Amino acid sequence: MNTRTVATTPFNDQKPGTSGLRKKVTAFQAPNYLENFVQSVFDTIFDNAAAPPGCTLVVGGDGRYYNREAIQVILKMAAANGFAKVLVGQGGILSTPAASCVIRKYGTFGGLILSASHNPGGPDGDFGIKYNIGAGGPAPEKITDAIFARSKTLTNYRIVDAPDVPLDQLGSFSLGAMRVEVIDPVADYAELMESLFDFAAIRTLLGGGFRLCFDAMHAVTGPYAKEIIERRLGAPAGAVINGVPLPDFGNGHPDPNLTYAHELVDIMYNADKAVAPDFGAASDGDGDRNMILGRHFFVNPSDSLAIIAANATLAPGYAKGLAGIARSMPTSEAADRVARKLGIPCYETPTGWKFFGNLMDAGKVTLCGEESFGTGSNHVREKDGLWAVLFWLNILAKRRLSVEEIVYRHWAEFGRNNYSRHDYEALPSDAAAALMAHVKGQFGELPGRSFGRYRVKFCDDFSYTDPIDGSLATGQGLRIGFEDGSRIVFRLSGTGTEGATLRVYLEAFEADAARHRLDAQEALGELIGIADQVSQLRQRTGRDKPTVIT
Ligand code: VG1
Ligand code: CO
Repeated sequence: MNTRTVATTPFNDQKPGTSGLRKKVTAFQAPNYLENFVQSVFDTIFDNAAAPPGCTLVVGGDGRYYNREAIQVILKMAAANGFAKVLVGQGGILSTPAASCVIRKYGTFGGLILSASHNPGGPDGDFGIKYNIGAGGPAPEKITDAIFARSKTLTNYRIVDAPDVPLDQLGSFSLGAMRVEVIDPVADYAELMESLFDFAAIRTLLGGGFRLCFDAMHAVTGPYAKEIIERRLGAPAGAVINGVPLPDFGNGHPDPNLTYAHELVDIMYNADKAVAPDFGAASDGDGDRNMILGRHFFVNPSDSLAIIAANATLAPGYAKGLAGIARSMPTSEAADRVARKLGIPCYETPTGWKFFGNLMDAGKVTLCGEESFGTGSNHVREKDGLWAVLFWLNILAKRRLSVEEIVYRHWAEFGRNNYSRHDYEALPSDAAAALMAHVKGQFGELPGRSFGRYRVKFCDDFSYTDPIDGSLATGQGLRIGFEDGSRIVFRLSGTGTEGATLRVYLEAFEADAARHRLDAQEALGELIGIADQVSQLRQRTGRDKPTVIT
């Protein structure tokens, strides 16, 4: 088989963001764009040499437009770069958590995951690629920085000339000296889930009139949810909706929140309350996010993390308790309260799952979570949408209370951290940067200043020193903390592909149970006003409301 070394010129924009490199599909279709990035990854992990003997790579994606084409290129490049074997999901499919599961289970060198997660797909949508290390998690910044550096000096890439591998057929194929194994994308993952949760108890729950709806949003979790929720747990056919992954996600935005998962929201909030199912959930493009709903009830992801932590021992995989919890900085402190009560540590990391890996590898934490509908544990090294759904079902099967009642009782015991995130999408980048600079420019004068009942205690630009390897991450979000523990955080997204997305995170603690049922927007009303005042948000962006409110 002929291996070609192809001359190329570097691109200057291949810097991985919060979770891999994400660009418009059209950018990835530009000649050599994908090839350059993949070669930069291989050069970085093998220090500009070929793969050492026996190396296996895992490859799969969320099925979005360009997934199959990209996989063929990656397979041919892996063969040219000395990999002995590639495990690829049938049809090119592997959810992000399933890819992490496969990397760990088979002890592979690492994996390439093709996804732009919750971003829309299709020819005019987004595409993405991410390298995960042998532990199964996203490469840490040290590696992504090195990949970016390499991409700026790259002069050629290596690829074999070969026919395409039949991705739809399970089995083993050769590509030059390399083997390609097309594997069932669901089997290993489903087996892992069955080892963690009480499937018998959930089956009993579902057999007893409890009704659920899972919205796969035409994205990757469809086949996983059908196998696990319908086949193994016995939910009636049709409990999983939008369960076939489509290259354009049915023209939708596979982001499980109250705005984009409106089909599920309409089902769960059916005007006739008796018609609405007991439990609703949705996942995102690549299957690592989750949204949990009860009948006419939304569970904030920060609360979901805390509730899973407080009830963890109800699931067999966590019966021995938790080593610790980690949450990203903007995530509410609800989990911290649970950790305190359990007498376990709670770590605060920057946004992005890559910062949890070291803590899990070192055995310091069992559960991790982000306010952005991301929850997971040390069973893999990615957040895991379906895992969170199964955890909730396990809790519901054991406690036999409604979703709403579980949340209310949690607040009654721990107090409520009122929480909301306001996203302003597709802002002009310079206006967003100027707004951030304006906020930061006031850091000297804000402490001690009062806004109504809130008095500023501190301001900073969040930075994090990894307790395991000592690496430092700076510029991770502007925090304004108030004396009563409330806070406002301003942060620019690292996953968007259009202009800038500004995220404003708002949190205030409420101990008084009589006020726990207030709508979060109402409870946070004053803080929302302060955020606007400090940032001149309306004036600077011309927006009078957020694109998405969570
Ligand atoms: C967003 C979320 C972050 C999450 C990241 C990847 O990043 O805020 O919590 O880890 O997406 O999730 P950003 O930089 O846009 O705020 V996913 O499901 O895209 O892999
Ligand atoms: Co995702």
